[in-house]
Order: sequence, then structure tokens, then C-alpha cells
Amino acid sequence: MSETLRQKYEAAGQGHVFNFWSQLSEDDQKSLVSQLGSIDIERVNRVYSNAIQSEKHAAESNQSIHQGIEPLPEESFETILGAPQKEAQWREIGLEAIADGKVGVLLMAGGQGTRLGSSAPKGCYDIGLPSHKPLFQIQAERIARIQQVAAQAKGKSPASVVVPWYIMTSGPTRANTEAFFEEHAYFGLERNNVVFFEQGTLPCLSMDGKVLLEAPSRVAVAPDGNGGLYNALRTPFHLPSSNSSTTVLSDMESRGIQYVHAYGVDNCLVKVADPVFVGCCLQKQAECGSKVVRKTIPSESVGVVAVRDGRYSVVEYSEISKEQAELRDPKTGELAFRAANIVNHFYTTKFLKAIESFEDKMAFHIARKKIPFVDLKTGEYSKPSKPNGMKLELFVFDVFPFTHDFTVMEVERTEEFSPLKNAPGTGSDDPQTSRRDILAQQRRYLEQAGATVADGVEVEISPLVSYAGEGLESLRGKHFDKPTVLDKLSSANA
Ligand code: UD2
Repeated sequence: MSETLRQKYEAAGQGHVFNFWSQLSEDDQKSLVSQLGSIDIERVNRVYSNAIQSEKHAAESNQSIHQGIEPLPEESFETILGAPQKEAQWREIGLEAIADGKVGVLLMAGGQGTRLGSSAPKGCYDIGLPSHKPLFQIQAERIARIQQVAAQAKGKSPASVVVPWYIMTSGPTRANTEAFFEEHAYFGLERNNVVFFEQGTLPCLSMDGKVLLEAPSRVAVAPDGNGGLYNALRTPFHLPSSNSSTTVLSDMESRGIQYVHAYGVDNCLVKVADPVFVGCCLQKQAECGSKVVRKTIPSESVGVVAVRDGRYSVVEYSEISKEQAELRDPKTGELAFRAANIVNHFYTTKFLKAIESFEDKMAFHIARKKIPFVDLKTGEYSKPSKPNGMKLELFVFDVFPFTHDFTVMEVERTEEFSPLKNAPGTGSDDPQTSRRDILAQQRRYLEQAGATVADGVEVEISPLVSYAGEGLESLRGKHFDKPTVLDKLSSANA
């Protein structure tokens, strides 16, 4: 065993991880050393003390917590609701950036979908569309289509426009996600343009910040939250054996990517690489942006993008008072705190790179959990019946307080947000509501194009045919009276 490793852990007050050393087999010693060597224990201690401090600060200011919270200032808030001209202008700007190869897409797919009750990664989920396309396929086809739309709009050859797709997985989702893409031939995308990478993990800690062992030779670890994205962007993403030092940020740089659209895997309506959002953020010269939907009912349990102590922030519904939740904007009569967070962001790559310089200041959130562990005295494995330790997570929106040029763009909920969170039959944010919302949107697309659809008849439009309702002109006057899947327009006109 490397003595320096032991000294490092001892100096950090975590020497107990070697407690069972003398009883371990040679192989187990090797695997423990390898795991401990991959953990930056000083960083773990820093993360822990920041998290504790931040929690304490929040508790102390609990009395006055509502006071530092204000609605977004007008200059950082934009809406496309009732603003078709602005929307069209932003779309043009965004399409140009896409056509110039400056836009990449980041998918956060490291979550485990526990509430959905499926053990597969959420992106593999079939929400029951007539085509049975899983969420990953819907998103892949939107990328393929927007490449085409941008090429067409800017007079480029279709093959020359590429929107690379960076997919963040986690320990529990990586292998299955990659295998699923292989199995489905990358849903028609160029394999080179789909890059998988993995978010990090952090050791689980006891209530007083000591690393927990889940076996005599193994530290208990947990994924570091969707905010683990920022650290993962700078971490080489190939397997260590390949010796490659390519990171997502270096890959973006080599491709000339300057702007990034990031989103969560579970929203079946997500406009991947949305040119309107990209264009809006470019016009406003934002380094970071957040797409939101309108909160209309004060009691709705969603976090809102707002200003806390003078800095942009996502404020949980539990953190604002009833009066604040009900407060109205005197100009519009809308709720003052209405910018509901939907995990849909814009970044410049310059900003993503700069995050390293302040990352230590972002406080992780503490989730107190029941974490199985090995008792250091008896060596016995124990499954606690009440929380005995903590998992530490960073949230993707924890960077907002560190932004200066920040833009919020409001969009129509029925057009852009229908998340898959709950098990089938729950009645909200479940596979049936996803399916319903996507098909309702496609019916609207057809009607806007001048087609009609008989009551109760379902028509599914492949994202390869239309990204956001465009390209359906040839269907004007067509009546759909039986279930149809439009894979290409010739099938509709047949
Ligand atoms: C998220 C937002 C919440 C709200 C809601 C709307 C966070 C922390 N919270 O809550 O504010 O807007 O969505 O739908 O973003 N993920 C990872 N790695 C992880 C954990 C999650 O990649 O370790 C991904 C996950 O696959 C998903 C996204 O992040 O795509 C959101 O995660 P979630 O579904 O666990 O978040 P939720 O619903 O609690």
C-alpha cells in the first residue's frame, strides 16, 4: 500500500478507511487503494464543510428568509408568449448559429427514475406513442431534423451541419445507455457526433462528515447530482485505459462549439437545440440562460427562477411566503414569482470553462439518507432503519448566483414541458400524460398547417418530418380519419 495515500487520508481526518487493512486479501487491498486513489479526499472535506455551513446559514436566516427574495428584473426576463415577431427573429439568429456549427447539446441523463419505477435509464422509456419511440429516439430525431432545418434556412448542404450531442450518464446509467444507443444504431445520428460522458460520485458521509465504508474494502459512494455536470465537463471521458485526455470541453473546442443547450432527459416536449432560445440568449449576450414556463397557480409546488440576495437563483416553493407566492406583477397582473424552472439551460462555452474558477464556492446540498455501512468496531454490515448519513449533491442551477449576464426566456408550457416523473397511472407527469401532451401538440401542428383530424383519431408526426410544426404545408386540406404515423410526408399523401 502506498504510505502517502494513508498519510493523506489521515491528515484529512479520514484514516479510518484503512481500518480493516490488515484483514483484507491482496486483491481487496488493491481495489481499496485504487478506489481511494481516485477520490480527492481534501475536496470531499471542503464539499462537506461548505455544505454544512451553507445549511447552517440558511437555518439561521430562516426567520428573514423571505426578505432577500425578489422577482426577476425586467431586463433579464423575456417571453415568447404573444411575441411572434421576437420569436421569429430569435429563431433566425439561432438557426444561423446552428448552421455555422457553433451549437452543441448537453443531455443530463444521470438520474435513475426511481419514482417512475423503471430500472432502465429514463431515456429508454417507451411512453406508448403509436410508433413506440423511446425518449432518446424522439430527442435524437429532433437533432437530426434541426440540423436539416438550419442547413436549409442558411443554404448549406444538409450533411455539413452538425449539432453534437453530449450525453451525461452516471455510474448506474452509463452501460445501459450506451448499449441502447448501439442497439438502435444511434437512431440514425453519426456515431462520432454522440459523446457519452459520466458524472462523478462522492463518498457517502456519516452525520459528522466521516467517509462511510459499504464493505471493509469499499467506500460507499453516490452520484454527485445533476450539477456534477460542470466537473464532468472537464474530466476525460474515455475509459482510463485509453489514455485519452479528451474532455467534453476540449471536444467542444475542437469542433468550434461556442453555445450549448442543456436539458433533462424526461421532458418529451423538449425542443432540443432550440434555435429560438439560443437566438434569444445570443441577442441578449447572455453567458447563461434558463428557459421557464409560467406558474399560474400560487400554490403550485415548483421552484421559480428569481433573485436572492441580489443574485440569480432557483427558489423552492417552500422558501417563499404565501404572500410572495400570491404577489402579482402590477403591470401584467401575472404572478410576480412565475418563472417555473424546467431544467432547460443555455451556456456559452466560455462560461462553462470559467466555472472551474468558482466551483469551490458552490455549496452542495445535503440529503440525509439510510446508508448501509460496515461498523468500524465490529466489522458487521448494517442496514439502518433511520437516516445515518448523507449524500451530497450539486444542482445544475447552483451556478445561477455566479452569472452576470443571465437571461430567462418564458415559453408556453403545453408546447415545451411535460416531464416524465411518476409511475404509469399516477395521473400527473406520468407516461400517459407525456403521450397525451405530445399527441395533442402534433394535432395542433396539423391544424395550423390546414389539415383536419377526426375526433379521437391519433396522428403521430415523426420529429424527422417536423421539429416544431414546420414543413407540413403539403398537408393543407387533408383529413385524417384513421390513426396514422407520419414518418415521411409521402406516407401522409398516399
Ligand atoms: C428537477 C429540478 C427542479 C424542477 C424539476 C422539473 C434539479 C436539481 N431540480 O427536479 O427544480 O425544475 O426538475 O422537472 O434540477 N440528473 C442527472 N444526475 C443526477 C440527478 C439527476 O443527470 O445525479 C438528471 C436527470 O436524469 C434529469 C434531470 O437531471 O434529466 C433532473 O433530475 P430529477 O428528475 O431528479 O429532478 P427533479 O424532478 O427532482
